[in-house]
Amino acid sequence: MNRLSEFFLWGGAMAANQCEGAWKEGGKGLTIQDFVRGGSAAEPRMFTPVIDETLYYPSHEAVDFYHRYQEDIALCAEMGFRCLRMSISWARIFPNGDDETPNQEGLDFYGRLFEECLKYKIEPLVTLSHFDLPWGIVTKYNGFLERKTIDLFVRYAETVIRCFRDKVRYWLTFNEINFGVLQMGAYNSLGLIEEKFLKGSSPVPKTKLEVSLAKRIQALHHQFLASALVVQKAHEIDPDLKIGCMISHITQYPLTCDPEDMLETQKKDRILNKFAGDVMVRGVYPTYIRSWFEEENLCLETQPEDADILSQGTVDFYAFSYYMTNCSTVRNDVEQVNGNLMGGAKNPYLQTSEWGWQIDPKGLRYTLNQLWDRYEIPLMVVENGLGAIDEVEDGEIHDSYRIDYFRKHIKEIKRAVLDGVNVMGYTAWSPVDSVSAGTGEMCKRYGFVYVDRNDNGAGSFARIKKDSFAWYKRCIETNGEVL
Ligand code: BGP
Repeated sequence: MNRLSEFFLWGGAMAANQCEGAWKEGGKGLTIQDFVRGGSAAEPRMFTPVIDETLYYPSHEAVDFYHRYQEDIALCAEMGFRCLRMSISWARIFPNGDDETPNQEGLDFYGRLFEECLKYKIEPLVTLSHFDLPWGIVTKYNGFLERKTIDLFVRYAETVIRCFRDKVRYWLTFNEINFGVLQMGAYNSLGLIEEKFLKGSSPVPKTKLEVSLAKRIQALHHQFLASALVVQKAHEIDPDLKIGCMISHITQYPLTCDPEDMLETQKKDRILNKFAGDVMVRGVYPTYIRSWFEEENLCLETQPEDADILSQGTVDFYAFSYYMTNCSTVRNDVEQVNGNLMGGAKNPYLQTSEWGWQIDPKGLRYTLNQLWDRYEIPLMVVENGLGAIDEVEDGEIHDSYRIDYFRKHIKEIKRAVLDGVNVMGYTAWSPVDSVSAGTGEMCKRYGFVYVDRNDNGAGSFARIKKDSFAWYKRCIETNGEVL
């Protein structure tokens, strides 16, 4: 029996700042990512308030997708992709974020890109903001902290949705919007950098760019409003467009069955995973978050119209990234592991990746069921994959570890579908190797296609198919039957 629908959106996911490069071409303005250098799991990425062009910055050339998109999309088409998730860089459309008119060259570039996908019947799924706010928005408006940024974002979104309405039917507003509740989300997600760091002259580790919880929550509120307004706008433009939220779901298990651990797990899960989805799917702040605000002495600045904006701008589908799970506990004498956005307590039943992320395919089935029970709207796994070091041997890459990771995760998606969950699609991160968002490394590779580029910025950008390429092609060809 074929478990997945014949319309299942198989594909891959990429982000402009991690793949495009061409940081100063085509009229693009600077983005917040253009100011961070490469790091590693052990060494944090450095933020440099002034760009030193003699040094290597991963986003500046990334993997040169801007010039090689035709080759890359042809490779995706060869694997049989039905969907490609990409992001538009706001600064290619409005170079400073608040310009009066859009940059035609930027619109033309994305127009060509989407046409190229459609040529192969690949459905574009477009993220409007994936960790690369225009630098002008960061410096003039303090990222999303100023309410004015809502209008600027909505204007940008309306411009591209109108322009591409015939080419793009699926949109996501903010990548991993829930990241904003964490300290690490201040930079990537909300565009918040304290004045003292912005005006400074020496590099600062990204991990030290602290911003208060109150500011993060306020900026996140503005993102919720911006997202809800965009959902409304998109539906006005064309009621058939489908707009989703995008949450990084870092599923939490209690480390023990101690009721204290259960409560700790519930609290973490609510704040980190469920809060953003609840606001975007249900259109209202959940009561547990109001209690948490009181506990933390947080007072949100709101306008009378906010409640209506949120309730009228609920999303059509719930998209999320899933890489791993973590354990929560009140104990502080337990072994910790790394993770996407944040780490947690080590789960003795799971193996970790080379970057310390716990690999948990069954957790994906559990998560899909949990989200379906909660929301009952279509779900889409828009990021999942294994960051690993690949060795090139005689021009070949034998990445059996990656195949193993995908096989196990896709099996669990099929099981979740049999459980009754509505899963629209699956886009693996990232079909072609790209720069790691967390560490800025190239050696943390996710692709089915290898890119000849190293962590110092050397390499020819040549593309090589890995063993996983043929495996994923077969998987899609058989609609997930042959894994
Ligand atoms: C998610 C981001 C992606 C992507 C992925 C893998 O959080 O949305 O942009 O990069 O994680 O993480 P990393 O690149 O840090 O390995």
